[in-house]
Amino acid sequence: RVIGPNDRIILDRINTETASPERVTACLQRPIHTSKDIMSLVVPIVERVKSEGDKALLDLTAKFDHVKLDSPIMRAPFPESAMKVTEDVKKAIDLSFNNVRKFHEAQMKGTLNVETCPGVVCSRFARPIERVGCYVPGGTAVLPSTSLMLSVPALVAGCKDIIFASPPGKDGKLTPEVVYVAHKVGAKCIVLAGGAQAVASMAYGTESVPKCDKIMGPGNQFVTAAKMYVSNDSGALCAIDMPAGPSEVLVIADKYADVDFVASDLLSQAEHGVDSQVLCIAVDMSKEQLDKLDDAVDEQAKKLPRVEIVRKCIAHSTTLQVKSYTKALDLANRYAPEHLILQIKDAQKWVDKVDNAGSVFVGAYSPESCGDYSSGTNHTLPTYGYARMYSGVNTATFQKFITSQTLTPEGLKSIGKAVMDLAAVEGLDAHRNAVKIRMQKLGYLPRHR
Ligand code: HSO
Ligand code: ZN
Repeated sequence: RVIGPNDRIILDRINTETASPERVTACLQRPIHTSKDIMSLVVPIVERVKSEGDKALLDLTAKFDHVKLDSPIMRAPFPESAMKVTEDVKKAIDLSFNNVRKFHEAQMKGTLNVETCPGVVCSRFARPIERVGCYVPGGTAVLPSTSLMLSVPALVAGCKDIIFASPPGKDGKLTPEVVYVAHKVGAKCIVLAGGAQAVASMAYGTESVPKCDKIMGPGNQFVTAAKMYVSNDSGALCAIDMPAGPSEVLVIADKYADVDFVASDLLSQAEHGVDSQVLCIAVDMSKEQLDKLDDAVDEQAKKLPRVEIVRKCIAHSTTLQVKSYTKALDLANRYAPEHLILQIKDAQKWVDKVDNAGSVFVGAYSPESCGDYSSGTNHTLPTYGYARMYSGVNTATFQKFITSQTLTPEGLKSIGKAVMDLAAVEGLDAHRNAVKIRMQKLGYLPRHR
């Protein structure tokens, strides 16, 4: 579908009661990304940065970002002149920073101690990942909020070195808000690069970029492909947060919903990019109400500065009419959206029925925008249906969990025979012996056996 400049900007509408199951399934399908061609472009870039370091990074930034830099990084302490932000923006960042910190601090897990058998104590404790890379995309919109969502949990987790990477503008400068956030979290340096080259520099390290243990953050297809590639290269020894795709929202609305609110939420997702995924599920709404929703979308969309992007996105967006709340939740769980917005009566009651979603926005006064910036939840969330098995970025993303065990002689006695018997089944006699030798010295087993 193409929405022309003189057409109404409205979602396609299908009634799931009368449409074929295939048609409904097609609406819930994401477009297939052929990552093979992307990989063939990305791999040479990554390999070049891996072997040539800073020189490659500077060349690639000149090529893709059209700016010749003297150094690919800016080290802390960052100059005041690079983080000049208005008083209002500073206050906004500070408020968001505090809420994100509060919510992520509450996610810190204490040490776990469990006595599984008498004298056998198993423990689990968290340790921060030492050096983390936070990728802050450039692209059609600069996203300082993403720098908050990645670096504040890193700070909370206690990561020793926080490294930022973000593409510079044509003037060679970084977005001042991003530098201000880097300063607030105590980042060590900012890599002035974007795309696959930025990912490669943090994965392998260069003369000036410190090698990172894990790279987080969203990005375009090139960034995602580079993250996948380096995380598969055992030579890099570098983890990533999750595969990322275009941003998504699914709004469930009913006849009690304010159509202006619903329209505003659909559009705030649509303005992210032409490939954004926007779905609306309308529960038992009349034709008049649905027409009003269309009017609201059209009217609000036409006033947006990013209307061109919105028009292209809405051209592949759909409203699915359903009869019941249960059906709506079923479809939402099948789709597993990055963001799920519930603008329905007793919205909180339905949260129990949500099985697959990145983050849920409950009720009329909880727009996605609040989670995108300031409420405290993280906005780096699984897309493309990965919400079925991945969580969004959270404090644990920046930690690993170490287990330990302590056995007393009594503990060894309580599980020793089981260990020896299982070792025998596996034919691993040295394993069996490590227990036997102790049991014998303790007098739990005769010495000659
Ligand atoms: N909705 C985006 C995050 C974002 N929105 C950043 C505005 N700025 C993905 O969750
Ligand atoms: Zn957003």
